[in-house]
Amino acid sequence: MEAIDTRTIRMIRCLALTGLTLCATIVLPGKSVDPAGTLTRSGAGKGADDCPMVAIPAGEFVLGADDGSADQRPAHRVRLDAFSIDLYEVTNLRFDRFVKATGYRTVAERAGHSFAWKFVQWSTARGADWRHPRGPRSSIDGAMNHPVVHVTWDDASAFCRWAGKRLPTEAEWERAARGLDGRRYSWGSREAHTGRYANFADRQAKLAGVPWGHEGFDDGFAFTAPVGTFPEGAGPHGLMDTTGNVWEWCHDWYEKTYYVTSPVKDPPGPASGETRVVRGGSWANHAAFLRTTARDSSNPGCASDAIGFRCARSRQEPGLLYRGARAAPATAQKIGISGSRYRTEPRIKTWSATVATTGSPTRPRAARSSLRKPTIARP
Ligand SMILES: [Ca+2]
Repeated sequence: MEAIDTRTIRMIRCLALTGLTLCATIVLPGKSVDPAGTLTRSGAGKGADDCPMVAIPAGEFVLGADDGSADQRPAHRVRLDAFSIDLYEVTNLRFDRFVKATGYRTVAERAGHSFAWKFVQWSTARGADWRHPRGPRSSIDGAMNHPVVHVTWDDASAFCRWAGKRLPTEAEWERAARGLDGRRYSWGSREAHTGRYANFADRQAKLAGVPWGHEGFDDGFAFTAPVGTFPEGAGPHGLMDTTGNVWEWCHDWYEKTYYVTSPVKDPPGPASGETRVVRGGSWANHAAFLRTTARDSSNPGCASDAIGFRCARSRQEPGLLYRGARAAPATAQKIGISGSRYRTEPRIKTWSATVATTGSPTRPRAARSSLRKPTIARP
């Protein structure tokens, strides 16, 4: 790990369990850890970020997998209260609204650096932040519908508070991504390495310097992809990009053996810890980390180009969509569903305009072809 400025920044090396998310905490002098993250069991009305949310009914599901890594075992039944969760990962567009409304500056912006993939590993990237994902000479122009990155757990929590929401617990995240049928991936149990279902470490990633990128498949993106690009990979409740694209911060502290003793009703995660849970895998991961049950963690002070988030809230709100046979046609039309599939999010105008030119009600192949090169300029 490279120490870059001992006067203002103390960097603490952390190695997540996968060995893939090597990163460091960004610590600002005089700043204490934001205590945000206490679960808020209240909240009503529409979130300030205006993101469509999916209502998940109360009930039981199977959390974990006996054929997964040690921290996913044992598989066990868990009961959750009803909650709602964002349909999409938080985008640059929504984060920009938050920043304009509050004047918020992320930890990476204040520190002057973050961590970005470069030459087969994550490295300190001076000038990298959510506006400059690959360094000071990059920008998010043309990528407002990509998931926001370079946000720490505290940054994500601040956004959630502004939106009247919170981060999901990892049990909620898995329930929303996996549904009730114990599926291996968000779309089912079909092979992950196809390039059709998710943005993962494919040939494009390999060309960008990810050594384990799968040369046999091409999902069209080396780094992040616009949210909602892979409707065939949507989960049982229609959530987009719970597999791949970016890791998503969850509320919980991480503990490898937590499932052995965790409560069966609304598990909140350990009371304390050193790292926070991230879920779903990213553009830099292969199939093992794309499972709905795969757990990983990162230091809450870490910001990188592979971690983003989505928000949740604790109760169902009127008018929210529960994808499936019970979804009212009027509601489906309102948020842009055609038949049984989501097209894209109509509120994100740049991406909607692109999809509209393809005439495709499902996967915008022509649009994807035009986006094969990363829209984020390399430093
Ligand atoms: Ca990819």
